[in-house]
Amino acid sequence: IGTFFQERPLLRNPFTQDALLRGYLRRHLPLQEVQLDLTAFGERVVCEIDDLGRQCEQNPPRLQPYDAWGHRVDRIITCDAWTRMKHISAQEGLVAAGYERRFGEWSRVYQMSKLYLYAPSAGLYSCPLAMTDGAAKVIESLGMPIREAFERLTTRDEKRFWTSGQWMTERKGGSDVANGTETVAQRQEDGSYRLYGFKWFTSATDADITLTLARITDHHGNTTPGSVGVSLFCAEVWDSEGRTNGVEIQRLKEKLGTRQMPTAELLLDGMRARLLSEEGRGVASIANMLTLTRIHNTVSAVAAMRRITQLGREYSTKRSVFGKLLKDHPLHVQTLSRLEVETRAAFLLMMEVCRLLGREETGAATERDTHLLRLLTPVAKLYTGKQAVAVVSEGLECFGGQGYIEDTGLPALLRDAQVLSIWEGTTNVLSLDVLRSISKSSGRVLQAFFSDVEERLRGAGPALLPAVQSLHSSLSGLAQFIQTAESRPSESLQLAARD
Ligand code: MFK
Ligand code: FAD
Repeated sequence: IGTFFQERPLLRNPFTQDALLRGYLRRHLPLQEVQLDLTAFGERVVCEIDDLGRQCEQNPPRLQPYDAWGHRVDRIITCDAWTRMKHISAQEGLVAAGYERRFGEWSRVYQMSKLYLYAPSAGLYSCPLAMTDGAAKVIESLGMPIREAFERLTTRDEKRFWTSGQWMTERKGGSDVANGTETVAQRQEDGSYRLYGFKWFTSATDADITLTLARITDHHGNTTPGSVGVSLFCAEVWDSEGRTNGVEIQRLKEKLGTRQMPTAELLLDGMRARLLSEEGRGVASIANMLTLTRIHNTVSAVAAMRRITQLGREYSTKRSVFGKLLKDHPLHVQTLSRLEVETRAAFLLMMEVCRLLGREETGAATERDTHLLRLLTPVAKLYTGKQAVAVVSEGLECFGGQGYIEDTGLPALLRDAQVLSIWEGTTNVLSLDVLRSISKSSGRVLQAFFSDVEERLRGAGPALLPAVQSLHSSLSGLAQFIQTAESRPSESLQLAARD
């Protein structure tokens, strides 16, 4: 009954539809090769990848702990679309592009642009790619102790391509990793280690290898507490027969979102592993991984904002209410405009961090760039993680009731956005990381930030310059204050009263 059926919003090529991304690349990386690749990839997202992502959502992974005869098998069964995502990721060089460095200091901008088109359709395959990129970065920064693994993590050959996990969180501590790590590592005669412990959250557990943290035991079986007792290890997760390497998968977690990928609780019961960092430098060594995964998190957050804004705009040209299209209702346009402004601002922050990363990795970074990268990585992650939830939530409302209906594919965007402020460091933990970066650099990251902003304003917005300069001078004592607060809390109260 009834003749009216609403036309659905269409996903169009996310590259050709994105004027801001195209404009940014025209200014900074104006190569036809890049334009052609991203246009073709955008087409692939629409015609192939988006559907695979939906299939991952509809066929979530499951655990087969035992076979019919009671043997432990610990198999994680994923759908074909998930496997296909792995192949596509390799073919498209979604990790490789960051290490081939074909576009010099702009290589990360190119790679992350591609991931930005991919993420909202990826069925969360963006998560294993983030960790894979982070693992490659750690291995590279430690001077390639495991070259074959690095090559596999960064290859375009789908048959050789490996992904990596990042097993840090234990029951006692996800934020406080240094004190929360109870896993122990026992040295073997051949120089390898066996790990014993319990990892509480391990995402994309079907990965080929993992980086993980443990405390090395001495001859008496004792360990050193705190950060200085934690070392970084690398382990293969499966053997060639598909059996786990000394790991029992306890269960897969039931989650609000990210249901497309497995997140497991793991008992490590003699997992054979290789020491990757210097003894006791585990937390500092895995920090390189955190930098990369936090940047990926930022890309996924901004990509979710862009996707909902793009679909909302498209819908406004199709849905008619009170006698005219939504796009002709000023109040609705105001809502869409707010989403657009948030998305654009977040996009520019994201691209700035990617640009700085590319410069640092190709030796083009100035000292100021390095300070800015350190400061802006947690800022971008914490800000966009929060904004993604707000923007996607408001974005769903633009579809009215349909925004709440599962098989439109829209609700998954909100579910999956909610994790972006939790994993890879919660908002408050990242706020403290910002303070850490100020304190450890004796305030130089802040100096770098203000001199960068002042330089930009001198050209583009001199009217704002006095306000920024006054903020700069009022914050100039912050580093001293943080350092004093850490070492001599009572003296810091006097400083606070004075300043
Ligand atoms: C879709 C895209 C993303 C998908 C990926 C998702 C899948 C994976 C999901 C996960 O959630 S994986 C687990 C993520 N876990 C975290 O993010 C942990 C959150 N906690 C922190 O970030 C803590 O700040 C941290 C454990 C890193 C450190 O806490 P501590 O032990 O209190 O730090 P401390 O003692 O200040 O620092 C130890 C060393 O690390 C110092 O170096 P030094 O020994 O050389 O002085 C620090 O400078 C260094 N460090 C800490 N944070 C750093 C850092 N270095 C560089 N950058 C940082 N951000
Ligand atoms: P807690 O550390 O107990 O934090 C609880 C609250 O305390 C938070 O609000 C936090 O902000 C606050 N808090 C903590 N410290 C401070 C402080 N110093 N000052 C003020 N407030 C503070 N981990 C992995 O290692 N590998 C994975 O693959 C992985 N995948 C995940 C997948 C999903 C879907 C989720 C939800 C989590 C995953 N995690 C993974 C774990 C994630 O990284 C942690 O949950 C996160 O870092 C927070 O740690 P926690 O759960 O122990 O919370």
